Amino acid sequence: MDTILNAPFMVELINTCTNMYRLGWNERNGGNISMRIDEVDLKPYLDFQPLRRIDLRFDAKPLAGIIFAVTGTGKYFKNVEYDPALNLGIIRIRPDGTNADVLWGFSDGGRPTSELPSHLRSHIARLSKDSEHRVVMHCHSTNTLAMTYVHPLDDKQFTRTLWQMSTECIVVFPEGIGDLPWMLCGNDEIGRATARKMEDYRLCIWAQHGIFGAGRTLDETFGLIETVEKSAEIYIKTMKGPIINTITDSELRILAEAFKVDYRKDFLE
Ligand code: 2HA
Ligand code: ZN
Repeated sequence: MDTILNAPFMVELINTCTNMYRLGWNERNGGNISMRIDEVDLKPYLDFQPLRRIDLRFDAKPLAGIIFAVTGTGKYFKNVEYDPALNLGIIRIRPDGTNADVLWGFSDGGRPTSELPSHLRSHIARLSKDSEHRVVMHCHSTNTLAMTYVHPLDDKQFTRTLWQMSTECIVVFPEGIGDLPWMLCGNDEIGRATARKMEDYRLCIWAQHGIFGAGRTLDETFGLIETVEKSAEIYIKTMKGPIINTITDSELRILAEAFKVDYRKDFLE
């Protein structure tokens, strides 16, 4: 059996993580990717023996039986190229939809990305529109994020500004881009909200956080995010306006408490 690290889809996934890190979109453990893989493409590399089972902590029944390569929770894109089996994993959703078998990777006993609800719910939404859909990608692309502080958060207005900032945009994402206000990340609520946007768009902004993209290939998905990021960069470079949206003190409290960090409470109003 050939090593899975030679599989073309794994080479591309690893290179994509490295590339995104170098673009500054995936600082520390920021960002995550999930990619649907066909059993036939895995056959030369895997015997499909489950290594262990993980509780997904939500119901992904429409994806039962589907195999995904996923980045690991808490893992750094920076490190994927040096130890893919530690930082990535391959899972298959079990028939019950609430558990998954690990088929490869997560070698330190790790789990898939904390944003798995948003990924799997987005896969369900995109697959209902396009049977060839495969990839969901999340990152913290800098100018896109900056734009969410100075631009109204509204699908129509945000899309129109991006379309105006670079000629390519209306051609690359003619359906537009969805916008979510700041929400606590890593849970099923933001997953449901993201998936609702993914019914209409392949792109969804998470205000003051980042972006989600979906596509048939890594190239298509990366290209969507790259095009938005370029256009957002032009916007940030050409407009000089006040900050109109930010993460409020009460949202910072919600965040710090959800992630159980001991923060300087006296630094908030
Ligand atoms: O920790 O990007 O949204 C990875 C993330 C959370
Ligand atoms: Zn994130």
